Amino acid sequence: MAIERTFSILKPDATRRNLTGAINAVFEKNGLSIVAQKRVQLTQAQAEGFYAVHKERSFFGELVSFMISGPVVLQVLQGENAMARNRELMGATDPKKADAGTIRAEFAESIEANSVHGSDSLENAKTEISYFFAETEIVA
Ligand code: DGI
Repeated sequence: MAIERTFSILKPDATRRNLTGAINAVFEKNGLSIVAQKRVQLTQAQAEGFYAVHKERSFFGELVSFMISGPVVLQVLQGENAMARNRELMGATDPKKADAGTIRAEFAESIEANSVHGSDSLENAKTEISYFFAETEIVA
């Protein structure tokens, strides 16, 4: 299986409840290494740009407001099959529908405050990583 990189965000509900270590322990226990990481307060423009694909959706305004409601941790995860592996570990978008044992089932508060973002394709992973990180900031 190929070694891949994917993009991950620990969302404001996770930083607010001091869950960043608990969530990252799940990644690390499951073969994903954190090869870049920064804690930031996103600006409205950054959050709107990042989620531009959702701008016609009814929840876009709420999503952007939530993502700027507190600090987030931006990170790059690396490992075998990292993109799909991360999606499996995260679970479904809505924590009520997420499989038991997934991060969202265990930690998320709601469909909006769902603790983690993870790229949903390798192409999007590349775009999302380069939206926030220079290649020199990623150290494997
Ligand atoms: O890739 P995902 O994060 O699992 O899900 P997505 O790409 O469909 O949606 C991106 C984010 O938008 C999701 O993590 C939370 C938010 N979202 C999705 N559906 C809803 C939503 N937020 C609200 N308030 N209501 C929704 O129906």
